[in-house]
Amino acid sequence: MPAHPLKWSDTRSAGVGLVDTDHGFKRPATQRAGMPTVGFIGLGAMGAPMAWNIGDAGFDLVVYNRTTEREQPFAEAGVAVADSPEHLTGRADIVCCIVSNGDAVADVLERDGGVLDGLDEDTVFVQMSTIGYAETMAAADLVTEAGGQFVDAPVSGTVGPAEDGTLVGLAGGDESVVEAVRPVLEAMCEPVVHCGDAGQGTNMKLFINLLLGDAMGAYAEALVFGRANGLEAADMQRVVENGALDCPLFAGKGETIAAGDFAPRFPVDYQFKDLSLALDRAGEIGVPLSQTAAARESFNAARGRDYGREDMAAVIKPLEETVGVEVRDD
Ligand code: NA7
Repeated sequence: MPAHPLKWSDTRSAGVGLVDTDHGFKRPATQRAGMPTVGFIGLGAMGAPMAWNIGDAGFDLVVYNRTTEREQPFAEAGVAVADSPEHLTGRADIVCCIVSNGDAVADVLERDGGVLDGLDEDTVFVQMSTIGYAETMAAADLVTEAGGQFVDAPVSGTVGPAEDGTLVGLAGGDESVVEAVRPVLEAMCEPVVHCGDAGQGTNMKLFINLLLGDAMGAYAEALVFGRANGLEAADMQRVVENGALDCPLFAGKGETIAAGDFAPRFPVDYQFKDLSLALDRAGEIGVPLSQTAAARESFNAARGRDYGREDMAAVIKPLEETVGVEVRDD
């Protein structure tokens, strides 16, 4: 019996060859010599495609997800599946974790059978969820006090870049540790930016998502203002795309709003969380963020009307409903 038993049979040691899946994942029959084993915790909308990309890059992969249905496609492709974060950590050199929020990260680390129970001094825990700065530093302390090494590496980008391996990796930690995990991060990200010591990856993530949320909230207001003045959605979009404000955010969200497509690429709930985390951090260091506070409440209004699981572009809906217009193509 292996020291850390697997939930499903370990097809890797049974010598299974290349496995084709719906995801296009091809697992080499023999992993490349000297490559670390990567554990991946959290197979959600972002985590699953990120884990597939690690497998595609040739790393020996073992995965864990709280809800087992999300593990099934990996098991069917011959990927090792651990039955707890502890067992996953015991088999891995590098453990990547991308779960909902700070409470989920603490749970994954500290529960009975959690990551801390499986750590040894060579294990690097790579925290990739978007969580608060204080939560990041608490996780770093837990990992290092348990004898492991810590990197925070949240990612900028939504599900499309996660699938394409073109997320922007925002890494914080000792240079030598960041460099040790860089090949794994580069399987998911392009580029990987080393932002400084542990915690600075998180601060960079809050910086970019603050800007994202503020810009999305402002664009929603401008579109409703324009529509209430009788302007056509397509004309407003054309004007934006032919001036200094042209950017992928306005182009992409303008298009999906006009099409009435609010399928979640990055949900309102998570954008609200991230603006709240940025405001918490700003409060700690004495930076007034009045626009961000206003934007956070726009997302809060969308959550209040039950649009929390819809794409962040649904921040426009409460305003449309208040005014009695819709910014849609005719
Ligand atoms: P999703 O698609 O909402 O997935 C969330 C994942 O987090 C999913 O795998 C959850 O497992 C997992 N989760 C949540 N709570 C726990 C606990 N307590 N223990 C273990 N696992 C947990 O999120 P995304 O992939 O879009 O985003 C993840 C992060 O990146 C988030 O911080 C975003 O802001 C950015 P489940 O399947 O529900 O059992």
